[in-house]
Amino acid sequence: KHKFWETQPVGQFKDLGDSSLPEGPIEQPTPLSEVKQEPYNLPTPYEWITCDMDSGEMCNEVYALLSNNYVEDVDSMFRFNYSKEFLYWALHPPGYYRSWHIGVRVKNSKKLVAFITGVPAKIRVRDTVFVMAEINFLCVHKKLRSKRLTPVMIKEVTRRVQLENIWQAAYTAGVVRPTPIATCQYWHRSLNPKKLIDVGFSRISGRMRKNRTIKLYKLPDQTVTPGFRKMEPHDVPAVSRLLKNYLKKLIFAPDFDEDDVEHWLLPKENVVDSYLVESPETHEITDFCSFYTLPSSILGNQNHSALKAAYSFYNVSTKTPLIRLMNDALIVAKKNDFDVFNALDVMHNETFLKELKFVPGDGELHYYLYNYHLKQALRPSELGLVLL
Ligand code: YNC
Ligand code: MG
Repeated sequence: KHKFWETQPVGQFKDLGDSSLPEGPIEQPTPLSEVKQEPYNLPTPYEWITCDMDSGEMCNEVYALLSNNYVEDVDSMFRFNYSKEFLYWALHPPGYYRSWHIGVRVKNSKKLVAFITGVPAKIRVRDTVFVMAEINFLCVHKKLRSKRLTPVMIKEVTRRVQLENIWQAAYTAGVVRPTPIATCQYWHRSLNPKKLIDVGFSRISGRMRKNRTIKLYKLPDQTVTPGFRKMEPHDVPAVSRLLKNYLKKLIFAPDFDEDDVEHWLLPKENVVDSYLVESPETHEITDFCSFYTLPSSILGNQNHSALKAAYSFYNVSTKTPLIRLMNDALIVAKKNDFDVFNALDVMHNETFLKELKFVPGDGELHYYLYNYHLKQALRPSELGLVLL
């Protein structure tokens, strides 16, 4: 049934519930000289390229491929529209490898038709930290689907990861493949209910209900927590400590150092926003919340072409109740003109979703590990990793 995935070192469906399999890496590392030294063969019309995202032209081509061919909802009403600035950020964390930004071109026309990326990350599973690859932005042009290009792309990124002596990977997908380590759900909090109804994101209509809905989702103009402010460069050490302390309680989580926090969490306009609570008395940093900006194109609507969505990223509360902290996050997102605030049911998010009027979406997000076996699937609340 999964001709490709059956050949890969991932948990197999047939092994679900087999408690004799040990937890840990499925295959041991080999000497680097035994990793295939030349790229995998592509069908003859195509060639590999390594994408130099510092080139504005390359960045434009990648942006165009993804904005026209990347992930859509099941009804093809919306398609992710990652901005160029976002893609640049997502692909250049500390220690990134350019060789992991992989494109496929048509040899004749030079047109970019497929893409897959990895970035390195330190990820802890229970007590052990592994350097892993986070794989993302797998995309094949709509006209080249179902031709089995994907397995070649996955093997090629695997080869390039292994050449850096890295043997595990983490990735997420909306589809079920062998075999999820966890299955999460997206929840959505309307910030602009009128628009969400008009574009068919929220399925409610009728004048009465519309007006009532608008009232239901109304938010104050100003945040309520004293000392709530945007994160600044000098906050990196305090935020790093806060996050480290929080994430260590989860089973599967990134192991962020200060460089990672600076890259992933310092606010970047239209890419990532981070806020924190600085105690007005002690000036201690006690709480933190963040979200990234990922708009979707609205397909085939006369009045609207873009949905501005915020995605909950990392949140830590030690003094401010999480519900109040996240309500302030909603308030700043609304002020910054976001239409909707999305969050997965990971970490402690379950404790605020219902109360803050998030509603469950219809899509699931499955988490996967490459070359690592877990005895049991994890609960969403045991996950501390958010991929983009
Ligand atoms: C998927 N999303 O099962 P089998 S998520 C994993 N994740 O193989 P073809 C996928 N596998 O089942 P198409 C997958 N989608 O026969 C398909 N597959 O064993 C498997 N969509 O290949 C599939 N982006 O080329 C099957 O399929 C085989 O032409 C079929 O292309 C698929 O980024 C795709 O949703 C997704 O652009 C490229 O539909 C295309 O249909 C597309 O005939 C819209 O492929 C965009 C989209 C996916 C977003 C993402 C994470 C990807 C993770 C990949 C796995 C990484 C493994 C770790 C590598 C490093 C290891 C180390 C060390
Ligand atoms: Mg294909």
